[in-house]
This record gives sequence, C-alpha cells and structure tokens, in this order.
Amino acid sequence: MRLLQFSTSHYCRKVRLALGYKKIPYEVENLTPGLHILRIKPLTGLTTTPVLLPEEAGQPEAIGDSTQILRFLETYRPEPPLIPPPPLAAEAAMLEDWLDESIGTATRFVYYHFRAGEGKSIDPSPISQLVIQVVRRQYGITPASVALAEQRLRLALAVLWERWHSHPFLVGNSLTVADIAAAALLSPLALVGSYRQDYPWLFDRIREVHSECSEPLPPGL
Ligand SMILES: N[C@@H](CCC(=O)N[C@@H](CS)C(=O)NCC(=O)O)C(=O)O
Repeated sequence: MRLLQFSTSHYCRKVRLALGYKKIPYEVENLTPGLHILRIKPLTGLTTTPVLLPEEAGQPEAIGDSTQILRFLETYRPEPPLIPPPPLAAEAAMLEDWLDESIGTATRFVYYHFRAGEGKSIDPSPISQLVIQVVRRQYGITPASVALAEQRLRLALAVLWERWHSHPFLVGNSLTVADIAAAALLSPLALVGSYRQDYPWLFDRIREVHSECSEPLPPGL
C-alpha cells in the first residue's frame, strides 16, 4: 500500500492515523506541491493529497480524498473498526465531514496566517515563506477570512470540549473516524501559542490519539 502525500498536510496525517490504528503496513511517497498535480490528477481526477494506492490485485488503483480513503480502509481491514455500528455511524460520519470541510479549512487559515506573521521564525527561509505566500493566495487567506476562521474554531472547540472532557471518544465507546479527523485536522494549532495556552486539553487528546495510532506527534507536541 502506498500513500501519496504532502508530508506536512493535516489531511494526510488523518490517513496515516487510520493506517496506524489498523496496523496496515504502507509506504509514503512525498510529493512536491505544484508538481503533485502531474502525479495525482491522472489517478483520481482530483488535485488534492492524500491519495492511496492499494497496489493489490482486486483493489481499486487509486482512492482520493481522506474520507473516501478511510471508508476503503474500513472494508479492507474491518478490525479494529473506525466506524461504529448504526445509529452512531451516521453521527461519526457527520462529525468527520464537518471536521474535514469546515474545521480543517479553518485550521489551515489560522496556521498559515500565523506562519507568515508571529510564527515566521519557525522557518524564515525564503523558500518556506514563498510556499506560505502561495498557499495564502491559493486559498484567499486574508486578515478578514482568518478572523472568520478563528470564530469557527472557537465554536468547534466548544463542541469538542463538551464531548471530550467527560469521555475519551467523540462518538460511542471506542476511537472512530471523528476522533481521528479531529486529532489530525486540529494538529497544526500545536505550533500556535495562543491555542496551546487556551486549549491544553485538546493537545493532550491529540497526543493520546497519536499514541493509539502509533503515529509520530505533530510539530509542536
Ligand atoms: N477534502 C480533502 C482535502 C484535502 C486537501 O485539501 N489537501 C491539500 C493539502 S492539505 C492539497 O492537496 N492541496 C493541493 C491542491 O489543492 O492542489 C481530503 O479530505 O482529502
């Protein structure tokens, strides 16, 4: 099994967590942003990483999109499950989708804004700052859109706190796609001091999920 990824992408981290939880051996192929399209588009028709290549007879050639990849992994290796039985399956899927589509994006806005300003010293090299500027332009990351993203994260973290502070899992009684999505998609905030200070419980939980999935911790933790 081969994972085509950007090493720093939080969506790729989500897939690595799932692969680790299910103890599926895999290799990674790190792609260069920009050039990645040449490798990925012919395989999935999409331009985004992660892409999983099962490289096994009888399996699809390529699967794009982290949510689709986690669905595939669940049928490929059902144990231990990451999707709970109904009716909890729908709740886990809904949380995963919200975390992917809304919260993962909000994290990206806050993270790249931070890396271009207060967090510039993390890597002030011209190449890193160029990549950050390209990403900011690509996604329309401006002070106004960052303020909206911060507001969205405040609400999301209140929702996650309600579930996580009294119980280790967002849905049901074991780890699900919802916990994996939250742990991966919020992980870039570990480098942002204000989030580390205001939400210590979040980073404790991110550490625990990484340990359960045998995945190295994200930068900052
Ligand atoms: N919904 C997608 C989002 C993936 C995504 O946004 N990937 C980014 C990296 S974090 C990417 O590959 N961007 C490159 C591009 O859009 O060309 C998923 O869950 O896989």
